Formats: sequence, structure tokens, C-alpha cells
Amino acid sequence: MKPNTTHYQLTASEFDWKISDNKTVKAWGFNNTLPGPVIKAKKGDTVVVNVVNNLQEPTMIHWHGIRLEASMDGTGVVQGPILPGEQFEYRFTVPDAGTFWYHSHENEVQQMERGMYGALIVKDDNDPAMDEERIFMIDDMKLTKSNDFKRGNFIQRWVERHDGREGETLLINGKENPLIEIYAGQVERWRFVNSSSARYFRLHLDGNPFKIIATDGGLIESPIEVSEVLLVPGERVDIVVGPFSEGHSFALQSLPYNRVTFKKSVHEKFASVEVKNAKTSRAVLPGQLRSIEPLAPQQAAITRKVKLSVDPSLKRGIDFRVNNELHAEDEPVNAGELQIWEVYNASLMDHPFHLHGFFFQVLEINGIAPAYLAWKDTVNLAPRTKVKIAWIPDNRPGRWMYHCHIIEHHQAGMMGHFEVVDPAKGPMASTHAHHGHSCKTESDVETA
Ligand SMILES: [Cu+2]
Repeated sequence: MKPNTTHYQLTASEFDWKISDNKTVKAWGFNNTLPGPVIKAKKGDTVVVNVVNNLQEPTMIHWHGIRLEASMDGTGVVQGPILPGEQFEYRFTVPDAGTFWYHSHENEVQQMERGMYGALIVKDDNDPAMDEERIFMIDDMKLTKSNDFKRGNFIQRWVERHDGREGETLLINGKENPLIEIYAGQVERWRFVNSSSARYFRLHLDGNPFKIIATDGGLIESPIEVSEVLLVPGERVDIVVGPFSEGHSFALQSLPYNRVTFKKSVHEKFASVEVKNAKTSRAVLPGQLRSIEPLAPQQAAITRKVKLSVDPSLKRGIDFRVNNELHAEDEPVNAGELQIWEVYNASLMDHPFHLHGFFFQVLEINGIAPAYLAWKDTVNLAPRTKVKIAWIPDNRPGRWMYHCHIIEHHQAGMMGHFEVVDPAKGPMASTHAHHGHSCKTESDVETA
């Protein structure tokens, strides 16, 4: 099938958003909805998104999980911020099918908390046929009694910096405790995105089994039956649910997960599921979904070590660092060269590690190979844990980054910058932050 070009406009602004009958918040988001509109494309398409900034502050949009050109990654090292009243056109092809998302990459602790995110779904002809497909964006908000986003006193702010911001208002697709109705006998694909600042979402369907079919980088090789799965901030998982019998009802919930924070994790309900009358099913879930070539054997020699740590600081009380630095500058990598990285969490709390723009395979976690092969861009590191990952930078030279996806830790400095170098051309001249005006011209490269 011939690739298409799909156009979207996302207008960022503040608006009233009703999250439940008695709670309305001053949200920041896109096109007056929370989450923003779902961006849909087919594998190989070109997506053009014109972002208009009607907020009172600058913004930038990151396309989480999309293997795009460095200049379209939406971070402060590849573009200038989109200033209030200005716009910027993002244009990229989507080479992989899967569940992706977009979110603000500027002042995220405010902008993401208030709702600046949405899903980006890329389909493919070989996706399994399902009766229905749904997207669930998991989030929470920390609201005051008057439903605003004010931050607390010094101690509360310190805890928030340490733990990441987690609130009591639990959201699925911008709503508190929504009702999900499913027909008896039917089988559905549910795509989950953890778009929260810091919440560890341990998905559980009241004990009803479900099958994992995809992760960050699309389908895995075969469905895996489980009754729970952990989804850390930034991560995605697609599951297949059903068939259920008529009249059955259950809660979509998150089991407690101790990520070693001051705020204690508890069992929480996010939504109610009710099974209606029966309908015939035309869903087919094959035993083999895809094949994934391993990039390297488990014992492959390490080419780089990355250390995440939480250290005392005289100035700030506590620092979140990479390789003992705040906002570290890491060594460049050459396009085409296999990377075997050992990412070590030297701290006593969990951190979700996110690599921009490229997928990796997890080779081992503390010496043990994962249960199944998958393409990932976000992986959790429990305290004192070493994760060995393999990835190959394809030839998309420029400035890239990795960071903890707990937004407060990211902002505090737990991130590393590096350059992907085209070996034929050598390092690029510094491409730091040129000004980000709209660059809509007819000569933009069309990828047919
Ligand atoms: Cu962290």
C-alpha cells in the first residue's frame, strides 16, 4: 500500500476540563481535550503536525517511541521552544507499528501534569484482527481541595522532588473512574500508555487473565498470558482481553508497587468494566505475531556503562544524577555500531530509563534474561539493579538523549545527552537550540 501523508493541528491552550461530576480543573492540553486527539497513521506514513502554542509559556512536543530524525525529536537540544503565539511544524515518517504517544518536553512537571499529552497509534496490515480496540492513557493529578494544581509547602515540595508527583485523582483518558462496557463473547485489544509523572501502574483486572501482545516497540513474538503487568511512566503495553460472560463485572485496577518512596503505594481502582449482552466474535489472535531477531547474545561484551544515582547535595538537599553529573554529556556513538550498554541504578529507589529515538532489546536484568524478546524504549530499574541493553543507532545523526521518565527526576538532572555520528561525515557542527520558528516550506523532504 502506498504511504499517505496525514495532517494534524494541535493547539495547546488552557481550558476547563471536567474529570468527574464534581471536579473541573484548569487543564493545559491540545484542542481542548484531555488527552489530546489520537494521532493515527499506518506504518510508513508521513505525519505532519502543526503545533500552535496558545499557552502563556513556551512549549515543545516529543514523539515518544517514534524513530524520527533528530531535528523532529522535540527537545531543547534540537529546536528552540515554541513561544506563546507561535507555531512549529513537526514532520516525520512512522517506520514502526505500535502504541506511541506525544507529550510536552518543556516545563514537563507543569505541562504534563496538567494534561499535555496524547496517543499516537500506528497500524499495520498484519495487526491481529480484533472485535474492538481501545486506548487507555493512565495518569493521576495531585489536586488541592479547590481542584487546582498548587504545589505544597517546602516539605511537600521536597517529597515531590524525591518521589515524583503523584496524586489521588486517578485518571483514564482524562476521566475519574470511567465505565467500560464490553460485549460478552468478544475479544478486544487494549492499548495502555502510562502518561503519569511518576506513578507505577501495576495493571490487574480483578484476577481475570489477559494476554500481552505488544510493548513499546510493537508486537512481541507470541502472546503471553498473565494476570498482572507493571507499566512504568513512559511505557506502553497492549493486551488482549476477553471473552467474558454476560453480566460479569470487574474493576480495572493497579496493585501496590513499592518503588521506595515516602508516599506509600496502595491498591487502587481506575475504572469499572461491565459485560453486556453477547455478540459474535470475529477476532483472531495468532500464536505467532511476529519474529524479532536478537541483536546480541546475553553475554555480549559491554561497550558503555551508564550510572543513575541519587546523591546528597549541599545546595539542593538531594541530586538525581547520571554518571555523577547533572544533565550529563555522554560520549558520541557511531551510526551502525552495535551498542551494549549496562545501565546501573546505584540508588535505593526505582527509575524508568527512557532512550529517545531508538529501540533497544533487554539482554539481562541482574544477570537474568527477560521472559520474552521485545523492542523497548523505556525499562524499569529497581534499586541496585543492572540492566544490559543492546541497540543499534541507525543513521539518524544528531543530538539525542536518555533520561529517567519520572518527570521530577528528569528535570532535576537525571539525564544524559549524546550524539549519533554519521561515520562518513563525522560529528556535526553544534546544533544546539537554533530558534524554533515554523519552518513550513514546500521544499520539505517528502518521504514517499
Ligand atoms: Cu528517577
